Amino acid sequence: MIWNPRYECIDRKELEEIQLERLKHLVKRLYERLPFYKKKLDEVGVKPYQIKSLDDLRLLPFTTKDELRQGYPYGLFTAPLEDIIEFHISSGTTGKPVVDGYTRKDIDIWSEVMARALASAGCTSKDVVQNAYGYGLFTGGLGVHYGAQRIGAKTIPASGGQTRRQIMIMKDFGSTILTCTPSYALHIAETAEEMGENPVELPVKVGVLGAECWSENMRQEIEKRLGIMALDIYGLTEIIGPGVAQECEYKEGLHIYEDHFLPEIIDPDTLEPLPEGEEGELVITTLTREGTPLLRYRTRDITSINYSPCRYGRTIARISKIKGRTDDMLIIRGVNVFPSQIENILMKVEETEPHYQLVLERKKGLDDLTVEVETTPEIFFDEIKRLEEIEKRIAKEIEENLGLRVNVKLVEPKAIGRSAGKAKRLIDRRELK
Ligand code: DLL
Repeated sequence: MIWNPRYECIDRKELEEIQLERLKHLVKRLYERLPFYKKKLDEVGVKPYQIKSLDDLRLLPFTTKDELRQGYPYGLFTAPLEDIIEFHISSGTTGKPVVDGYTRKDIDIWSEVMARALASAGCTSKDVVQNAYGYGLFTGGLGVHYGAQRIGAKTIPASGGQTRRQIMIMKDFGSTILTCTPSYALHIAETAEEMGENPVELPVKVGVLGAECWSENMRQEIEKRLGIMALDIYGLTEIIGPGVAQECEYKEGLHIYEDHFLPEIIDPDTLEPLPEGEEGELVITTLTREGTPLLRYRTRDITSINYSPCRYGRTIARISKIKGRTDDMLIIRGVNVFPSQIENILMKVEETEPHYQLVLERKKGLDDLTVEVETTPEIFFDEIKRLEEIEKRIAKEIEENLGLRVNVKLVEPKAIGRSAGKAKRLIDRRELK
């Protein structure tokens, strides 16, 4: 279902006119109100009146996560504090966190884009949305909540965790849509099995899954295990939260809500814009945000963009499934690899379970990667020879596909920690001295 055909199926020329008007307004507002941006624009010698076409976007400076951190807590607020009605704060692993401040209009925009996202997954007012994204400072819980409420769906604010109770609620309330991270969806399936339930028979039909990287083969695994259609949702705290982009049932890319979020793909090294179809870093300018709008924000997420209309009739651009983050890319003995590429290979191995982690160590001055992946009890307690044979086969598969030599270690069921939110895939044990 298309929630807002006016904007999701808009003529591109009209969309570009709207985008340009919004961009001009944004640059003027930032220049006049925010010393941070005035300084940055002065540094590159651009005055707001010089923005005359969408191509002039290239004249504008980028914004980075470090700059947002330096501005903590209020340095990048453009609206007066008295107009702010909600904060979200990302849990950065290092340094100061990143804050997003929302005005009432920002919450309205968030509800709108999230309604579009959920409707793309087929959500109507008849649906029961079990929202197992964490409620709190993380944007997943409330973002999905606002969208489901806008549609008028029955929202269950389950939040993450208490997995057995999630399954009970799912059955008792007939939840038709599950929203959570892909790794948590798998954990729900596994817990249902432990409870003697057949996960495929649970009432959920669609999963709106995101907040972490997941490969195409992981999708197939989730769809098979839970008997659902698993769709990808993308977003980030800095921009608004979930609802920046969402797949429709054709699964041919995530529709990005371009009337609010102006996308570009750049080469992360040269910072030059890349043509349609080429893979690079996603950069987003928020066209309508009031609280904490951003110019050319470098997301660090790697994807490509496609401007052709989708089969369903949406004309807005689509980004491809996120391949990884520039800062998660591993460079091992000269080979660049994203964890999602390893995941894609692991998911095809019959003898393993979809739970893995990558352990990075430094041996004799060289980075050394061990892929730990769970196997079934039957295999784990089988002959060592069989385990070794499977480990060798997986390592060979990874080397043939990615040109990367890794150690593979099969571990027993449940050896790898489960998370109700984002899974921790990479354990970095290198001592950088
Ligand atoms: O993860 C917002 C969100 C909540 C998105 C619920 C989808 C569903 P942050 O915690 O700020 O916000 O993390 C943002 O997570 O830059 C990506 O690296 C990653 N990410 C988010 N969605 C996807 C996805 C939320 N669908 C960061 N695929 C982003 C891959 C994703 N990575």
